[in-house]
Amino acid sequence: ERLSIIGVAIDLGAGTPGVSLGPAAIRYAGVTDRLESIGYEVKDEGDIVAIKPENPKTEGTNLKNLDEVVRVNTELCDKVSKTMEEGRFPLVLGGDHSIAIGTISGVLRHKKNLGVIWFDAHGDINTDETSPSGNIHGMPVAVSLGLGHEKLTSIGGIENKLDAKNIVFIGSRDLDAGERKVLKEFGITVFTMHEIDRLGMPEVIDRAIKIASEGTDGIHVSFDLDGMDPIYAPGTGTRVPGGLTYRESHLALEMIALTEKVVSAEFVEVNPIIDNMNQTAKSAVALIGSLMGEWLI
Ligand code: DIR
Ligand code: MN
Ligand code: MN
Ligand code: MN
Repeated sequence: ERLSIIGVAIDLGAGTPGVSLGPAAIRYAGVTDRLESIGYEVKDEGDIVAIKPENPKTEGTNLKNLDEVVRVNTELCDKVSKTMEEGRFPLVLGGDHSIAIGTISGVLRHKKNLGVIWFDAHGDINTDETSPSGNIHGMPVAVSLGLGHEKLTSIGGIENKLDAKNIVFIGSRDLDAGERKVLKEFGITVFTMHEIDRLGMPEVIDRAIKIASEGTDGIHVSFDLDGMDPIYAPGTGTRVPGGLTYRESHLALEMIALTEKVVSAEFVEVNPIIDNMNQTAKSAVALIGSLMGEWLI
């Protein structure tokens, strides 16, 4: 199978700098060799690079670095779409989670009904009205549903959006008040750490796969490394204790791989500056191996 690595060197959507070095850290951890060793024909498309603006403010909004986040995601949307046109699997490396806006809008050009499995400690479903921080990495799910600032929701075209019934969250443990309201209102399924503890990951993932695949043309996996426990992913900007264990996260991705319905994936929020010997990028590469079927005999 043919696969393209698309790096997105951006941290302008996050509250702290450093995740713009994520793609370099994940490459250093050997992502290309790892994928080639299991038979993928890998093309590294290089990085889309964000440029820090002199003034992070845009008139009339509290959103930080809005214009540059929009520019980068528009470029990413086109890149992902072109990659899929060429019959290649897009593997996007972040960068902060705002890049899911570009990735998902690009994939939606080819898969009209897209299911999404979202691994994250957070909900990432804030809008400019609910966000406590103004950081756009806390908003990509809202934007992909068509909610939020018009400059964000129009990336890749306003008609192409996700359906709330095909989105599922795994590993949530730090949801804002405004996010809880939207999640309820839209009836989105959330498997918090509580459900994972009670039901076990095999049951949770069975249910998640159903939600993301019923009536869809494929599944997008969006993996924020802060979904994992900080023991395995210390190099990320917003660490939250009590996350997914090593085996829980790997088992989840292995079970998703078995469906053969995954059409695209992204691994985000790796920050090598605050890491310990590139541990978080190494975790990301191992997770990528599981999602791409490395464990299959
Ligand atoms: C918080 C943090 N919910 C916000 N979000 C993070 O700023 O919207 N997402 N860290 O990954
Ligand atoms: Mn997160
Ligand atoms: Mn984040
Ligand atoms: Mn996130």
